[in-house]
Amino acid sequence: MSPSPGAKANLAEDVLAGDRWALARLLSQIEDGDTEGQEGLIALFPHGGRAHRIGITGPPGTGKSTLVGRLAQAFRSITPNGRATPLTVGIVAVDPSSPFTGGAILGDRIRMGELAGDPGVFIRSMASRGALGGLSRTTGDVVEALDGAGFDVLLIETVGAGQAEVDIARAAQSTIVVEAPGLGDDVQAIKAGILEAADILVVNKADLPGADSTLRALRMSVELGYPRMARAEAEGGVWVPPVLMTQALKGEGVSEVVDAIRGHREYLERSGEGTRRERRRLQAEVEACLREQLAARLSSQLPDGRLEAAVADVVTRRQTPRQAADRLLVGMPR
Ligand SMILES: Nc1nc2c(ncn2[C@@H]2O[C@H](COP(=O)(O)OP(=O)(O)OP(=O)(O)O)[C@@H](O)[C@H]2O)c(=O)[nH]1
Ligand SMILES: [Mg+2]
Repeated sequence: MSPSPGAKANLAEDVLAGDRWALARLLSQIEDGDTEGQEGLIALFPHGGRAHRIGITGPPGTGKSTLVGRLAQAFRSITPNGRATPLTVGIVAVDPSSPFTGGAILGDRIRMGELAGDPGVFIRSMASRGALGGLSRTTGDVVEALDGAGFDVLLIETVGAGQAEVDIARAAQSTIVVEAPGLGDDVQAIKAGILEAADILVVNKADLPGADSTLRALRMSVELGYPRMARAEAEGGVWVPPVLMTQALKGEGVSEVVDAIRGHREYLERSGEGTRRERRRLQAEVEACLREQLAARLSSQLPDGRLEAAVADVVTRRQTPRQAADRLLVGMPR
């Protein structure tokens, strides 16, 4: 049931009770940077930390959304032991370039019709709002809220392989990189950047020519990254990213991806790597918030023109950037 307007104090309670309208409203407040959004997040945070966060990234058009739709369907058909209801799924699609509505985020075949009527699936698309850096912070908060709201699985789709996408993907516990045949040079690009962040690699569009050679190229990169010796020496095992082939449009190969995702989660738990990653992630969050707040405090205390004057002195080489910072900080509370 939806609360009446003005009942915002109970928004987080309504979210916890499963009210999707309240959840959508809270996410908008978070995206808008409202203090209500942060208050809601504070209320939801203690309930979080249970969802399996799965990042899906890769070059444009490789079939990520189609795969996400298929994965959502697959998770919805899994009922864990000791439970009466299947896994619930939250989907966050981050697209900095093209603002789109919920209906457009999923691929051709799996439209809202198949997922939208399902109360166990919640879809949120995040259009571009300012810089990517800000987007990655907001996305983190949105994902945190969905985690607190109680979804079992969170699928987070980002496009591309830039630093911001990698950051967003790293906020996930399991990262899937989706490739497609015929992106020869892209395999190179991915090798340089995002491959290290990949826990599972997928070559989608298996029906297109060149799929086998893309698969081979990626398997070779993985081999190079994980030499046999390291595998043998590592204690508690090491996760070697599987390279899988799918045809997301038809749903082929999707169950293997689901198995790999669940296998990766087991590995994270068994090895303790999951706890270490979560700790690293949260530490980085705290540090980023600290930097942001300290910078805001500093600039609010600097007299008008001081910063510009200091920069001018750096530009004319009268002082180094470090000296400028030191001098700007003189007199600031320690
Ligand atoms: N041939 C073929 N086409 C596919 C397959 N999976 C998806 N597609 C098509 O590829 C196109 C892009 O699919 P999307 O799922 O939107 O890809 P995406 O990676 O999410 O795209 P962006 O979010 O724009 O980067 C659509 O026309 C899909 O129908 C597949 O297995 N085979
Ligand atoms: Mg997409």
